[in-house]
Amino acid sequence: MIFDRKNLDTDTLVSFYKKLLLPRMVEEKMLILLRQGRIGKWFSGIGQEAIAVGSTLAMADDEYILPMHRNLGVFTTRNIPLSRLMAQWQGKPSGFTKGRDRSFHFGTQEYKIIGMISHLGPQLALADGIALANVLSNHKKTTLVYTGEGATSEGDFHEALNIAAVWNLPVIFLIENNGYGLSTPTNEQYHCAQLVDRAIGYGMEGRRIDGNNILEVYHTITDIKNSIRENPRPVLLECMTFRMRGHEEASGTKYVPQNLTEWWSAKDPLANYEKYLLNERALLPEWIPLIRKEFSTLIESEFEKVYSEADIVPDINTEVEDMYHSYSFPATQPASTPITTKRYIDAISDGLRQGMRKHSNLVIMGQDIAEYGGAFKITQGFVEEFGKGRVRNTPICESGIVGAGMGLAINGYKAVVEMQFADFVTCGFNQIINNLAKTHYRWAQAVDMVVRMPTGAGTGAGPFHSQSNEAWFTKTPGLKVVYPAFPADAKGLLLAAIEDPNPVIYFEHKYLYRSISGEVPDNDVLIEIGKANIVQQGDTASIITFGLGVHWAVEYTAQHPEQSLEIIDLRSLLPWDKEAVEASVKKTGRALVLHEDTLTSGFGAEIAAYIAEHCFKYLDAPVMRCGSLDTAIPMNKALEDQFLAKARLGETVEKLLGY
Ligand SMILES: Cc1ncc(C[n+]2csc(CCOP(=O)(O)OP(=O)(O)O)c2C)c(N)n1
Repeated sequence: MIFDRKNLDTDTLVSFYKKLLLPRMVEEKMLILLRQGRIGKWFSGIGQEAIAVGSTLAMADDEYILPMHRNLGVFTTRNIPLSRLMAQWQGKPSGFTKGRDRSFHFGTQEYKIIGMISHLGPQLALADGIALANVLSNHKKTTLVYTGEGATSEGDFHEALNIAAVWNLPVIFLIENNGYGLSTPTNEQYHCAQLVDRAIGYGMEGRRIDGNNILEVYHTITDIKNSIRENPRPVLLECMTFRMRGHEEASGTKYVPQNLTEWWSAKDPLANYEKYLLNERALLPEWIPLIRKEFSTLIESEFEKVYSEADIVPDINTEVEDMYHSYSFPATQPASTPITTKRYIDAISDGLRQGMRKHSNLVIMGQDIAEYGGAFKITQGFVEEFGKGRVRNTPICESGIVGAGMGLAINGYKAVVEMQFADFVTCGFNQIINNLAKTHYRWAQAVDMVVRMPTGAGTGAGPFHSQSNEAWFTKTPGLKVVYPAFPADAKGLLLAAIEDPNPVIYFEHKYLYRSISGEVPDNDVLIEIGKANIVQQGDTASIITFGLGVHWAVEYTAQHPEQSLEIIDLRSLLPWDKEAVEASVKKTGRALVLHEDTLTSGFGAEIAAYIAEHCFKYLDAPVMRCGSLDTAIPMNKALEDQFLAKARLGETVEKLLGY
């Protein structure tokens, strides 16, 4: 292995040696503890340390790094106290996730490290968002994100690289090619000669280096950084290395040919660098045991400190509260004057525009939202007012864009991401469910984002442009879900969602866009998330509904005024207004839960269960549900009409009242 020190002085070379040695020694300790059953899982990075350490050394302390599961060297090189790392691994209170997640699954703003979630791939788009925030703020900073070669097969890899290339984002995408993804060798993982060739396809620069040579890693990253800070653009860097131990300690290495392991053993990054320093006389042999002694004493004492730390005492309130970033809705709102009659769609547009005016750090992203104005024209004129930096047309890649939104939020921005149709959220599902929703609980980072979801039926658009999918999200703690039915609510809830530092899934009904109008305050009055609205007073039964269901109920009751039905519009589904529902049902004694979503496991099931449990003695009839058929949603108008819950509303009300 040839080392080239370039301009590095001897002290620096020795300091690099120490940085390289420390994670190796920590790992050796971990392997002993693992065998003793004193810690859980461990993903070894032995033999790969030059990548984590060399690249971190090249990054400035205030530049974000997004490492993976074998990158202990990133954490030690950023000087995180070992006791905090060990507390994290043992699930102790002083760990970064308070026992809520394991190993390197945490982030820390203090050290500018954004750890992975278990799912491989999503971290790559977060790096895009972090880098975008740097570009928008004119900070000449680089973002470094890692992936294994196995995870380059995930779609998230493609999406993130493509976005970074199209947007010229200063991100270094570092592939740690260690030969195996669990047991799968590279020839079963990809078919190109080398992964760095993928850079050509994204129109970006690529480099391939010896990942076991710490100086080569350091100089390469330094070089790339110096270049992309002046001329922002992404670079793909493939670092060749080898996984010397099993995928994790329990899984062994039987599938790895012996000669391969031997070949790579000779290329050990620590032993080779040590040899080089000894040859250079930068390091004297007698220093090595002294350095090792210093580290082993440190490791022992840090470990004992944590081992004797008291365990976490479970507390339900703390756990539940920490799902969300605390936020107090403003106690008073401005008077809602003057008022203008607006269509539902214009109220959304109005709310979004006012949110953009109020928050100069708010960025909106979506397909065709810039000059074209969005598929439904909600963002028409936005580019002219706010510029292309904050109103961003995106490539067609929902996962990447939701991830980039989260990256923006991590780096001080707010993001509103538009799904062109709510149906397409399936392609961004992982980021929402696993990243947006769980991050605050895991390491107390607010994810200040809104995902706009043009939803619902009534336009004969068939199975993939008309679904009601709110129940996919209402069962995910960490998210908030709102679903306005009227123009004023559409505006007020959107502004409230933008204000709220938590991830909010904002459903907007496409059929209502141009079919209803209503009075909307011109100023930025917020509607509190979690508060229902009594649309119509009555005393024989409560119809509890939301979205288009509210309008079905209003239409039905207008035709049957003698029935004196009460209509509750939930407006928010997570959290939802239990008090308002309870009060109404206690008054009327009968409850009908109505929604556009299919019946089975629709959100109505939750409300019905709640009423049955909490209002049982007030009920004069069983709680009834009226939902759409348990089929996919069809296109043909007659089939769609038959599918929708509205077709069975009358008969369900009759059944309820006649019980
Ligand atoms: C989306 C997803 N699929 C599968 C897994 C299970 N898994 C964890 S690590 C791993 C292998 C990863 O290989 P690679 O990306 O090369 O990284 P390495 O472990 O070699 O460092 C697999 C399959 C996962 N964590 N996430």
